[in-house]
Amino acid sequence: MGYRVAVVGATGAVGREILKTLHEREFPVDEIVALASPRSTGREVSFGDRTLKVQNLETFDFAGWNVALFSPGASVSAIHGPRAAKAGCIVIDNTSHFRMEPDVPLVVPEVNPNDLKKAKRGIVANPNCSTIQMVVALKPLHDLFTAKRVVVATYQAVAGAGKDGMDELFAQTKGTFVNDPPKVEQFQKQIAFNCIPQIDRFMDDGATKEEWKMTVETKKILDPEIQVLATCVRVPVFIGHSEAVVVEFEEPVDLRKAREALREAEGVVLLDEREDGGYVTPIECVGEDATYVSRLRIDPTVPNGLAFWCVSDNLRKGAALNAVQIAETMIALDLLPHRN
Ligand code: 11C
Repeated sequence: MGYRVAVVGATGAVGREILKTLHEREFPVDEIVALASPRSTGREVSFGDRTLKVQNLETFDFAGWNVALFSPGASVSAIHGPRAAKAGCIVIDNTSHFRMEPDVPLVVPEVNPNDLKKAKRGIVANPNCSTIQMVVALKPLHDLFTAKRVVVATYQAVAGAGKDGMDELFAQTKGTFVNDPPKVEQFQKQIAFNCIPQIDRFMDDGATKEEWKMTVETKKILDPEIQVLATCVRVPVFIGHSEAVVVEFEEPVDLRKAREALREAEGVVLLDEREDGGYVTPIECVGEDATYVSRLRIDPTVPNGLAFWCVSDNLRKGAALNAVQIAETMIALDLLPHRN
């Protein structure tokens, strides 16, 4: 017996990726519905070789539906997530709205699957993409040596800002060759041929909200004792976030053991050849499920320091895949009831 599955925000970049991921991974679907705002009602989206007509989220009754994967805006999730949960449908929400609420687990299945047992409100939050790939890579190292401080610089793709962000990079890049002045709408400055050290709005302490998310989400998922300083930068890459991560551990770091642990870790591919091109770049991780770790080396400037580079497809492991894996893990843990 399969599940009745709703995909909310089905016309967005992440919503479409969720539909694709559910189909590719042969998620046990009995019935599927694509939902979006009234503006998108009637549009069509693909689910394998089927075409789904998008229905109106605002009037949709979640009673009898088992699980809803949400990726609309945070304000939409704030209204319709609790409404779906109240109707008995488990909500897996991709937005930032519920992440830091104490009774909502924030889950990366390779890292803290058992937190799913704490989903008493029927809502589970999917972390921010830049956090997900970092904690997947950190987990096996933390288990070995206990991370206490992380300094990370990110190089984040425009897909993080959705389809409009990707369109803006494309238009500005093309415009450069035909002498069209760049239109700046989605980002704070021109993104084509540039880097922008701001993702999301500024907080009172001078950090941006994206940087704050990496700090508080890592604590909630991995260990509340870990200190994280992040500098998040938007770069002119379409898909795939990259991160340069430097970690200080409690225990001395054994590089051989670190490599072994990363090789064996679920969700991680270690590709680190210490020669020209012997590392993974974002363009190579598009459409892939793994978090790729490269450039692993001792940081000799601090006691017990280790540095690495990691990349992952921010639409897949950073959003859609992680959400689908949460649903799969809930099935494995017997936490996704059939209520129809
Ligand atoms: C970006 N990380 O790259 C953001 C997108 O909290 O889920 C995802 C925002 C979030 O712009």
